[in-house]
Amino acid sequence: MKILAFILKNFQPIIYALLGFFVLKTLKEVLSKPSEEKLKNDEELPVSNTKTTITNVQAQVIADNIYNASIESGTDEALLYAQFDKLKNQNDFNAVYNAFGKRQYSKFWGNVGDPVTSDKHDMIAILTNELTTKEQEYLKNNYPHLTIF
Ligand SMILES: [Ca+2]
Repeated sequence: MKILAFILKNFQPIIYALLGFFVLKTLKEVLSKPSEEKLKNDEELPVSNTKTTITNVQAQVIADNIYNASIESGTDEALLYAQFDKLKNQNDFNAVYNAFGKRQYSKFWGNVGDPVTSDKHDMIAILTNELTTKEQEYLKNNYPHLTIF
């Protein structure tokens, strides 16, 4: 009964300690979430490796550049459009989309946000959120060989 008496006597501090423990544990889990995840197989866009004009490494670099251009407050249009210049056909675009996967992004702030208030989005979702209707039209008109949106 000594333990029960101890618990009853220290009820409040014990509750606070437990709460603190779970808050810290949850916070640690949230903050240690990776900011990137791969697409599931059925989410990937089809790529014919014989038709791509870029390597997997180049696709990865282009995906990183598109992400970096987007997570600025505002958008680095010059950096963004320079990436589309490198995509010669739909297979190239699809390879970059697949390499992009899903990345941490706040649709509200238009930047990377934080792990609690932002979420992981694919490249098309992020581009759609970043670009105005006019900018989307610009991409469609200048890269008619690519279906982006
Ligand atoms: Ca942005």
